[in-house]
This record gives sequence, structure tokens and C-alpha cells, in this order.
Amino acid sequence: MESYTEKILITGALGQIGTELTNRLVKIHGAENVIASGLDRWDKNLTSAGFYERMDVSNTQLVRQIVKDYEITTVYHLASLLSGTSEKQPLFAWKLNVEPLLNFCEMAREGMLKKIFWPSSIAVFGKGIPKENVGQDVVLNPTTVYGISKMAGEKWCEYYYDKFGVDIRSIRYPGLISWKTPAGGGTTDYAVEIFYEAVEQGKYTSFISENTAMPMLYMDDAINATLKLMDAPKENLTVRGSYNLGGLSFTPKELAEEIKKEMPDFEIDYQPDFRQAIADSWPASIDDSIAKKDWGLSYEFDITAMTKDMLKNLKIKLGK
Ligand code: AKB
Repeated sequence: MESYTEKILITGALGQIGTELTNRLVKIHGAENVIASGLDRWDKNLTSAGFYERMDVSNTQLVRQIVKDYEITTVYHLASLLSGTSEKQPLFAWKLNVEPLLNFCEMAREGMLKKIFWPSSIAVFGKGIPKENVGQDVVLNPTTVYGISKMAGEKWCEYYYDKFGVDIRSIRYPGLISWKTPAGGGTTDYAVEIFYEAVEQGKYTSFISENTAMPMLYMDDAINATLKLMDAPKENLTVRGSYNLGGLSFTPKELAEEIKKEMPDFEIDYQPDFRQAIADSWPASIDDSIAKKDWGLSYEFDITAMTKDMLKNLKIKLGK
């Protein structure tokens, strides 16, 4: 394997995944080798990266310049508009979710980058696909703007690998649950909001109906999986679009029951909105056996351990 010092650029570094991934990368590679970037001002409480670039990831020339100036070898390109927000701004979502990815693929093709991570989503599956244990290679049929953009992105990743050997790696993330940085604009976000509202109000109104199961994952497991995939020997990888990642599968009602074990007075009711139709088009559970076989995907948190950890940390964070 070629050995070199990794210089890492993270886009979307102040987002839900970005903040936690950046801090883990700093622990592994040192702050001097990690450059965080995002649209907002640098919040030093959120990221321990050695450098921060305030940049619009759609600004092709600026991004190229930054990659050049810092001699970046590896990009974690996380900036993206999630499913709910994408439905409201379809053209912008397409532009943001696809074009900057192509810019990074081009830079890798030209030899400016060695490795790229790019997140896809369970949103690629869509209507008419079996609900349970959905396999890696089913026909993709997304019916949302977000799902369409992620499916196109996966195809571009495959194309750049097949044609030019670009080493781009990807995971189809399920809904991600975490307490450090709130999620924003997703369909699975109910599973984060519910914890904030449980701690702050003792009750929650879910925008997803009680019996709708979706695949979910605790952030610690998501970060571990991402780093494991990026560390895996190239020759072990058989998927160059994006790996299925199943995590947990539960409904709002089941999650509320877990919260009630810790907070018996917690109450939930249901007022589904436009995101229900998005959830209805997604799988309830995913088969991730190929990721387990190729690069040793594994999980630490089940729904009970996750619920306990979320409530413990949020109570501290929110001073409750
Ligand atoms: C969303 O709900 O849009 C995201 C996702 C599953 O990709 N969390």
C-alpha cells in the first residue's frame, strides 16, 4: 500500500456528521492535517480542526485553490441538502448534491486527490422496492429530489472508478441519530427531535406516523463505519457505487417506548406531514452483508443503548 501523510478536507464540517467526523479525524491525523470547511463562520466549539475555510462548495475555482494550497490528499465531501429541504428547492438540491461531487472527482482524475468519501443515502431505493432487508443490487427507483441526486452521485462514483480508477468510497447512510449537532431538513430527523423534545418538554409530536419503520444508526457507529471503509484495502472493495448500511430499524412508536423506559411520563402523538410520503417510499430495513464481508462493518449500539446514551448526554447538554 502507498504510504503518505494524509491532508484532509471536510466539506459540511459544521453539520451533523461533519462536526463529529472532523473531531475524530483530528484525533487520528492531528489538527494540523485536518481542514474543516463550511458556509458558516468557524465555530471553534464545534470543531477541533487545525484550519477552517469558509467556502461555498459550489465555487469550483475556490475549492480547487484550497485543495491546491493545503496539498489535500483526502476529501470527506459531506455538504448536502437533505430529503425534506430538497423537495422545497429541487434545482438547488440537484446543483449542490451533484456538481461539487463532480468537481472533486475531476480533481482526483487529474491526480490532485488520492481518496474521496461521499455519503449516499437509503433515499436511493424508492417506490416499488421490497420493504424489508433490501439488498445491495436492487433496481433503484427514487421518487424524491434527494434520492434522485444521490442515485446520480452513486453512478458518477462508479463511472469515475471504472474509467479512471478514482478511489471514491461511499455509504448509503440510514437516518443518523446524535446529540452533539442537530440534524436539519431530513425525513429521519424525527428520531433526533424526539430526544430534544423529550428532555425539554416531556412530549413530542411526530411528523412520521407511528408504525412507519425506517433504518437508523447512532452517530458513533456511523463514524466508525465511515473510518473503517476509508481504511479498507482498495482491493477488498467490491462496491464502487455506495455500500448498503442497515443499522437499526424501528418505528416512532417503538422509539417512544424506549424513551418511556427512561422517562415514564413521556408522551407522543402523531401529525404526519409531507415527509410521510418520503418515508413511505423508503425501505424499513436494509441488508448490509456485503459491507460486513468486504470491510468488516459492525455496530455497537442497539436501540436501548442508543436511547440511554442520547438521553444522558442531552440532559447534560441542555442542563436538565
Ligand atoms: C434524510 O432523512 O434526508 C437523511 C437520509 C436518510 O439520508 N437523514
